[in-house]
Order: sequence, then C-alpha cells, then structure tokens
Amino acid sequence: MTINHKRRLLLAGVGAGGLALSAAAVTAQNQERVIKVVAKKFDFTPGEIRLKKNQPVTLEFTTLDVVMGFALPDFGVRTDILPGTTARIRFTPDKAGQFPFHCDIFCGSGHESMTGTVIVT
Ligand SMILES: [Cu+2]
Repeated sequence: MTINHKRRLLLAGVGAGGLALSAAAVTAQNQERVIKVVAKKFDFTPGEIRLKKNQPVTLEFTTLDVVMGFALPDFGVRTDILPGTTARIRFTPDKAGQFPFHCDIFCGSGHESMTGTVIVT
C-alpha cells in the first residue's frame, strides 16, 4: 500500500512537470512571431508586414522562381532568397513607423517594382 501510494505521488509529480514544460513551450511560441514571406517575380506576399515595436520577429522567406533578395535598410537587415531553401531574418523593430523594403538582387525586368512596406506600431 505504502509503495503504491508513493508511486502514485511520483507519477502525479511527473505529470505536473510535463504540464509545466508544455505551458512554457506555448508561452515561448506566443512570444516569437514568425511571418512567412513568399517572393516571386515581381512581388513579395505579403507586401505589407505589420510588426509590433520591441517584439522580436522572424521573417521566413521562400521564392517561387529565381534568386531574390530582401532588404529592409531602416533596420539594417537583408538576406538572399534561394530557390528550394528557406531564408530567415530575426530582428526586433525598435522604432515605430512605415519602412520600405525591396528586392536587392536583379531578378528580371520588373525587379524595380519589387517593393513593400513594414509597418511598426
Ligand atoms: Cu529583384
């Protein structure tokens, strides 16, 4: 009886620990925003990215056709976007406003219209 009781307590403790771990994982996921951005000739989707000031974000890029670039000069971030891979930029916007981004690798006639806006509130 005593052994069974201890075992039950032990199992209950393990169960509670598991719950605490998954709660922490959920909290971490909530804090880390991931926004997927798809590039193709000659635009980014979404073309408008809304972020919160001081909230870390990861932008995840893929391209549907050729090699592209993503540049967001106001925050000093850029990346190449290669077909068949996912490029990631993690940063924390530290100022509010509207900031232009653009493709900075020539990807064909129409490249110059590959622009968008990051809106930080
Ligand atoms: Cu381009």
